[in-house]
Amino acid sequence: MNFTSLRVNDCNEIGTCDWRLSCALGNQQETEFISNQEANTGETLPINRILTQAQFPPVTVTCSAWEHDGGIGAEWETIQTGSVVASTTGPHIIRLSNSSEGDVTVNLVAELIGTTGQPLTLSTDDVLWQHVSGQVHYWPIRNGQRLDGINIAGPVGGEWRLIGSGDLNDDGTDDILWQHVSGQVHYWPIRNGQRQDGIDIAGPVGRDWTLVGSGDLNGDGTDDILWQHFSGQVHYWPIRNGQRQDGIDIAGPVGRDWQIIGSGDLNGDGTDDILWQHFSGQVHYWPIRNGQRLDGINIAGPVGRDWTLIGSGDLNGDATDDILWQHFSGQVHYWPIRNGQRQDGIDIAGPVGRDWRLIGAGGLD
Ligand SMILES: [Ca+2]
Ligand SMILES: [Ca+2]
Ligand SMILES: [Ca+2]
Ligand SMILES: [Ca+2]
Repeated sequence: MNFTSLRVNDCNEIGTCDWRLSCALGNQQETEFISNQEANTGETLPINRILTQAQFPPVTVTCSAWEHDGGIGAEWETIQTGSVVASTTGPHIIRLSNSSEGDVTVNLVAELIGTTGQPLTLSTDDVLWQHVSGQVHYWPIRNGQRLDGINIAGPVGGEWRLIGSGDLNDDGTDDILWQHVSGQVHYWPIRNGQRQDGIDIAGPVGRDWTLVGSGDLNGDGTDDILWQHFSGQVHYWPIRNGQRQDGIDIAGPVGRDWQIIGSGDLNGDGTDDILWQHFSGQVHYWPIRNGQRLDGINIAGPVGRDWTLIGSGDLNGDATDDILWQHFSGQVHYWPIRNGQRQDGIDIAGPVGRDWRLIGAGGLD
């Protein structure tokens, strides 16, 4: 469902109104599209955000609007919560009105985004490990909790560094990303948690570039490969069918007081964002759209050095990536993320010994 715009039919105040809008599909969590934007009677605020569900039709869309007038500290006043059941593709509207506070129309367009191949079911990411022996291993995760651990292929020699996982061949399962000491980037296509093959991507890359990981930065549904140059420049290779298309810079160079961690969709808009940690312990992300940085947003407050920020992945299956940590005791822990902000921290299983290295999270089965 493509949410295109919010039209203000009546601001019903002297002066201008500020608006807030949240919507959801079915019983999914709601997403805030407009947090505090000014618009007067007859004006339209663009939204241009997409929410998806596995089956269509029908799709039930529910939106809530709030308005405040006046300056700082003014109260949000509820306009209305309303729904529409869309049974056809094409435009639909939800009109929300309140005789004393205002009247708005949410414009949306229902689109079918896939009819064959894999169903668009939401899956939960799994937790990826490597043992000191070189063995790759993962914990299948269901509802944020660990199932039995599973080995992938046999031990791998120390000339290969396990980087992480991402869906590089666009078959809906994350693949395992490696870099050889020669600089060669390589991946294992994964199916049902097992290795299919081993495929090189482009040629070897010089040591002035650090391979960070993979995530879908241009929003085309295939994970791309994320790099940082020693100058601080962030860069990615758009990937199609497991092969490199190009190389694109994101924003300008970043100082060494920031460490790039990886990428994941932290604001739930379907494009992966770039996750950072400041040397103060502050977690931060860049919302990404069409491969470019929109902003920079802190998540919670600084975190002490007894916790290592590992990366992100969707561990509770709500379609937003969560933030994965390991405590120096070996305990694995995550922050469920909603709309780019932290919810309660949750432990996964018990502490793990130092002979295992926690790599990250990805959908491997
Ligand atoms: Ca794949
Ligand atoms: Ca992509
Ligand atoms: Ca995002
Ligand atoms: Ca999640």
